[in-house]
Amino acid sequence: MQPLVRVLVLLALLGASCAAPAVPDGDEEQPVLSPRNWTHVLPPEAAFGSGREPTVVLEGGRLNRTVLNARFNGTEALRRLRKLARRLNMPPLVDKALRLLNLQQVVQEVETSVMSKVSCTACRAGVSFIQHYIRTGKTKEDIIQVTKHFCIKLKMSTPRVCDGITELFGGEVTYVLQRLSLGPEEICGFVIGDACGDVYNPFHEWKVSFPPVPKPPVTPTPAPPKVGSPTFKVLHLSDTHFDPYYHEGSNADCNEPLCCRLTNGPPATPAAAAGRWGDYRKCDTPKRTVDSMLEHIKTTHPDIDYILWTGDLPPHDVWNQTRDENLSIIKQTVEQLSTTFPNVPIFPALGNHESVPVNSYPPPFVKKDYSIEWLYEEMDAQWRRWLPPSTSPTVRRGAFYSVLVRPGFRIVSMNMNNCNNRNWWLLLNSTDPGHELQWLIYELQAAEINNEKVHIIGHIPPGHSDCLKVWSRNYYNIINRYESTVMAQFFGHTHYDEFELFYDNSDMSRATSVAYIGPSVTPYYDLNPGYRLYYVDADHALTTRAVLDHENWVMSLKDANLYDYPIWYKLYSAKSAYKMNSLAPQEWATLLDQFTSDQDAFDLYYKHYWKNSPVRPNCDAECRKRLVCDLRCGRSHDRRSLCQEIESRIDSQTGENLVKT
Ligand SMILES: *[C@@H]1O[C@H](CO)[C@@H](O)[C@H](O)[C@H]1NC(C)=O
Ligand SMILES: *[C@@H]1O[C@H](CO)[C@@H](O)[C@H](O)[C@H]1NC(C)=O
Ligand SMILES: *[C@@H]1O[C@H](CO)[C@@H](O)[C@H](O)[C@H]1NC(C)=O
Ligand SMILES: *[C@@H]1O[C@H](CO)[C@@H](O)[C@H](O)[C@H]1NC(C)=O
Ligand SMILES: *[C@@H]1O[C@H](CO)[C@@H](O)[C@H](O)[C@H]1NC(C)=O
Ligand SMILES: CC(=O)N[C@H]1CO[C@H](CO)[C@@H](O)[C@@H]1O
Repeated sequence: MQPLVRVLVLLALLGASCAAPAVPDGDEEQPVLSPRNWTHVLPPEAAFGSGREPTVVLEGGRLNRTVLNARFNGTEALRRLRKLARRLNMPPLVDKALRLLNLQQVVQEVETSVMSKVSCTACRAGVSFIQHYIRTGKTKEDIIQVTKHFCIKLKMSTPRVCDGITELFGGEVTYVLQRLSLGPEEICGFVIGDACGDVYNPFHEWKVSFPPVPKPPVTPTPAPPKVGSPTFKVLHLSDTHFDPYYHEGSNADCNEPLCCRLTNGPPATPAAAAGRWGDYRKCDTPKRTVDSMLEHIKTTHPDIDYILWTGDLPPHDVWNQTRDENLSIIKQTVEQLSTTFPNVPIFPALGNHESVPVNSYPPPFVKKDYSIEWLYEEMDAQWRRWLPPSTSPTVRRGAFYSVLVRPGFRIVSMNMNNCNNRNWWLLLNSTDPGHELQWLIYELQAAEINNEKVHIIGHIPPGHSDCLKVWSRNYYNIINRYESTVMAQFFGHTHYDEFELFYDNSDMSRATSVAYIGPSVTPYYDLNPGYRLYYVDADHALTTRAVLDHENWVMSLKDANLYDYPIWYKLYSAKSAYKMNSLAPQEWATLLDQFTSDQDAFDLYYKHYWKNSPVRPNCDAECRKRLVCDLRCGRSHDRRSLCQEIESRIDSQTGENLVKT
């Protein structure tokens, strides 16, 4: 029966896709991880805190939002913008949009990815502007000039940032808009999602196809493995954002997307000086902090079996990047990781900051000058030191791959830029870029047939608002279909310590999968640097390949700068801190429910979310609703159906509190 099923799968998929399977039928795939002879000590179940938590003394060094907001005068900027629009004879839609605009809020929303109607209005105005120019026959250079002019006049940022941004992005954005027949409503609905209303856009509706193999019955969650069963100890590193130009004592309080560099000039006051080990303001990771972390990991955890590395290596100087510079940062980081952890397999995933300009990942149909080959070929060359040659075709084509880690256990790495809604190339055609999802179905179907369990890794979490609605919906359906094969998912991108849950498509009371979101190494911004360790059920007869526990380690940036000594310590382990029986999806769902009613439980989560940063802001009821809702959203831009119930639960809870007090 099995060969027949396999042929059916192949036929079904070949009809739908031209993405080739990683390994042709018949070839024996060799696992990349050799068996180890060590046993790991899992975190204690009940007692908490083996590491020392340094005492926290707080003053200075934080991002002062009041000052930041005052620096950019939204009212004034808007007045100038409308004047300019009238002078340039813009269509009435533009002026109407502008009247409704709060630019200050837009700047903040773009930065935090928490979008509202306001950003939607700004997007529509901007698109109308550029489309108006294109229609009147202006060249790419004209458009870049006028956009730069706007940016500087409106004091959106410093002149050199305006200059860099428009030069870097202008060409590609104009290229895409020139070839597009959609209006501002559709374009902004696509880029911003839910906050721009549910604009019907048939051009961007698509569905991947599943093979005619029925979903196997879901078996009850197996009991956790016996104490002492073999485990893998897995290091998760994400979002290093290493800045080679970080400079201690430079200005940390600048008006640009990235500070703490010599080019930011001297600090105005001693409190504005960049710290030695990093800074809570808009600054990335200095070399000494990356070095200190890797050294600490190497000595504290000599028994790591493999490493998940979920992307975003370059710093946030997005206005001043070159391909050469970025490739050089990728090469340096790869070199450093492989010398620090020789003989440890590393499984990388591609971030949204690896390309130049940031977020620009043209699908395979974009050829010549704008093709992404320059990056994917280098990734293939770099990643090859850890990955087998069988991964090369898909890495070169789309920066994704599938690899057998141990017999019966596979890791699939996704290029999540194919769902990145700031990847403007997708406006041209968002249909399963690079056939990645169709390929994923093939891999998961083959795994199901071969009795393999799979872990999926990637950069942008599939339920995040930065992930395209249509892509995310397809992905969610795939996880739902293969819930018995995909045992866990691992992402980064947000810089916070959080997770996303997937539920049965027809029963929101049954959680089917967890996407873990690992904390960032960079403190950008208001954060402590951190990393995570997972313990995974390893090789034995009854293995589930489930995640059994995870441990989170951080460094108090404040104390490191105060005492000029970095201390990395274990902040918490999941099972013990949250009093969970296991890390099964349903256990996380129960915990999430607890966050809606139990303030202490939520506060503990919130402290971990910020990696115990002493400068974390307070979280009011709205903030709590947003964060708990994030946890429930494995599918993006669908909060109405996924969150309404818990939102009203939190509302009634806070209402009750009001009545009580
Ligand atoms: C594991 O094997 C290495 C040699 O391959 C040996 O030096 C080491 O002592 C062994 N460790 C254990 C815990 O058996
Ligand atoms: C931010 O700066 C303003 C003006 O200098 C000051 O009044 C305020 O206390 C500062 N806020 C914080 C949290 O430091
Ligand atoms: C912003 O500009 C408006 C109009 O030009 C002015 O009235 C207002 O005082 C300014 N606000 C700040 C905080 O500087
Ligand atoms: C851009 O980066 C270069 C270093 O590669 C630096 O010399 C230059 O000052 C930077 N420009 C800006 C505007 O930050
Ligand atoms: C978009 O791409 C898909 C698959 O690559 C293709 O089938 C479809 O025709 C394309 N759509 C348009 C409008 O070009
Ligand atoms: C900062 C940095 O690493 N710059 C590098 C950019 O790329 C060129 C060419 O690869 C190198 O020569 C620079 O050192």
